[in-house]
Amino acid sequence: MPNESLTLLSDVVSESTDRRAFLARASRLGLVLPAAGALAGCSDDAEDRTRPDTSAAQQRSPSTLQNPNSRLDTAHDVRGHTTSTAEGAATGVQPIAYRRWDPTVPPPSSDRTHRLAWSATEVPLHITPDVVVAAWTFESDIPGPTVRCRVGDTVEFTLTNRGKLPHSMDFHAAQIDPKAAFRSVVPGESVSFTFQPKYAGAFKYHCGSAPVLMHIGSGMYGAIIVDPATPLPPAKEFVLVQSEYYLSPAGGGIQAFDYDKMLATMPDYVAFNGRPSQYVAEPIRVKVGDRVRMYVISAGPTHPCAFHVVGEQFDRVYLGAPPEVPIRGVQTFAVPAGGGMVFELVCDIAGEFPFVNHGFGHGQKGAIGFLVVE
Ligand SMILES: [Cu+2]
Repeated sequence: MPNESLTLLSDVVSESTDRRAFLARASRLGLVLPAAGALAGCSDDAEDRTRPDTSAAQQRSPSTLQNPNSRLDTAHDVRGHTTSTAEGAATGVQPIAYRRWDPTVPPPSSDRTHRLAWSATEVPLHITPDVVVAAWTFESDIPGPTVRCRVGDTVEFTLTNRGKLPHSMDFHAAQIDPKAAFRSVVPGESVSFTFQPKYAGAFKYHCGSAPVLMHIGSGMYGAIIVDPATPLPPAKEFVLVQSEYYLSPAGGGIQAFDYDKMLATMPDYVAFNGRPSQYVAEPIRVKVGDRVRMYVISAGPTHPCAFHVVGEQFDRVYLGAPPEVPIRGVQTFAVPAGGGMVFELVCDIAGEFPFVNHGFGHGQKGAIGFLVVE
């Protein structure tokens, strides 16, 4: 039984057909919704919701163009249904094969402008050798690509929607008008915006289209790592994006994402980088003497990550923007849903060190791997 606030949030999201009514209900409940802007312009979905209203969208200026065709919002798809559907996934398409998601952080670039042109897609994707999910993605993977930049850099971002449902992009590393930049775009259209990260750290990005729980829960998230102006000490660097999977029984071999289970917050799997227990089967390997830096992000949609490495202690955990406010000698530190944190340890001895979500109900469901020091 979901708690009252989640039930109310569900009601707000699924019943919303009008922006003003939605915001009024949200306000009464004391909710500040990250995707509230993306709901602006919602209209009743009595009309055909398979035909994008591109002409109207194109006529409006960017400052007023917000979620121009929310008749397509998945809020409508989940209304009255106990599960989401795989309708957005490209049924009949060959699933993307299972592979280990490489946790290695891309090296810093010498460019001070980063131009990213990404696609939102709906594709069947193997999250284990046996489990295929009807994923909603950035760049056809869960998580999406890892962005790396530096404080003060310029990030020029374009998202093109190549799916069948509205999608959007919300970078937690940006300070920007969310109504314009993070608005939903209908299939076939694009949104572009530019930002300059102000703080260093490990930040989440995600789709913010309504209901945001559904879009994050279906795979639309990833990491943006922002380096400080003065680089941190050399280290072997890895990114771990923890997330939950809430799945329905497979139809045609593909499991859909289950909105009611997302509301009940009891996941089937919890994973680092999209694949449960992948780094048990294929560990992360470093050498004795290495400093290891882990950028840990909790994509959620709901649960935190009590990050711990068995047999190790963290030399530093940066609570704020690195290099500021490191705490030393840490056993476990929780990364909240929607948050990111930078962990460092020094590998003094050889061995196999499990890294886990020490909330073991979630570690047991797949938020676990091995750091092998050789
Ligand atoms: Cu989306």
